[in-house]
Amino acid sequence: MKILSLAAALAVTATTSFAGGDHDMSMGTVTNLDRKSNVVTINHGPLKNINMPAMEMGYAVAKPSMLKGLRKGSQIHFVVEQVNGQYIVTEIMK
Ligand SMILES: [Cu+2]
Repeated sequence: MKILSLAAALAVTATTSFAGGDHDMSMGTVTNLDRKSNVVTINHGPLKNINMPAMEMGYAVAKPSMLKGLRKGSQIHFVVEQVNGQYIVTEIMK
């Protein structure tokens, strides 16, 4: 149990540092889902935490389960973080 909680704590630390501690959710609309590659395409407004202007773009999700319940046209709140030079969606809320 000690090892598990340490791993969880490290994971949380890693995610927050990539986001610069900014967990503001961005808003967007799902325009495509690729469940084989675990990529969601989002038409979104500016993503302040990673300095990205509004655009439509495909992002890999951190966990395949994050795509559950989504469909084209779903309005979502989400967080994109840059992990090892790649943009990854780390949180999705409908
Ligand atoms: Cu983009």
